[in-house]
Amino acid sequence: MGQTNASSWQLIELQSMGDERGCLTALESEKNIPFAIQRVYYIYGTLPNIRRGLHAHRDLQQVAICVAGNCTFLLDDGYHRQEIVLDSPTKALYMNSMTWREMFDFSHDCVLMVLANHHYDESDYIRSYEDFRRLVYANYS
Ligand code: T46
Repeated sequence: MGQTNASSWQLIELQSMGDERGCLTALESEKNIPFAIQRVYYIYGTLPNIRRGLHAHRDLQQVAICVAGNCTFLLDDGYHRQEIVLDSPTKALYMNSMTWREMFDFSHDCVLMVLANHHYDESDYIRSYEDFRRLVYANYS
């Protein structure tokens, strides 16, 4: 895996508190999760060869954790692309706003949990890659 693009996405290593009974990992707003959590959802039962995501968010920040199984994220800030495999419940992927994401290679047992800093809002989605690139270049050129 290459370097993460710190302003657009970042891997956060979560602490696993284990003992003879098993493991426990805690998520806390503005502590190991870098925002106040407003929403939690999880994706499971994803069929083989399915690609999800294929959008960016104008404003939303999220953290994704594979609490079971594994899947791969493709991340793109309009300039750089990186693939990141989430394969551990202690690996959290922070995604800032204006990050294009695609998820694929879901294992049959994958449960992908996502924490978000806002409630669901369809108008926050950018579903065209061309529109996403246009907005990135308009803001930063
Ligand atoms: C993201 C990636 C990682 C809701 O009603 N409420 C919700 O909170 C969400 C997230 C979705 N939905 C509805 C909207 C669709 O009818 O659930 C359906 C599936 O959502 P979508 O096609 O957007 O799922 P993905 O896997 O393509 O994307 C999701 C998130 O939507 C998105 O924010 O970053 O996971």
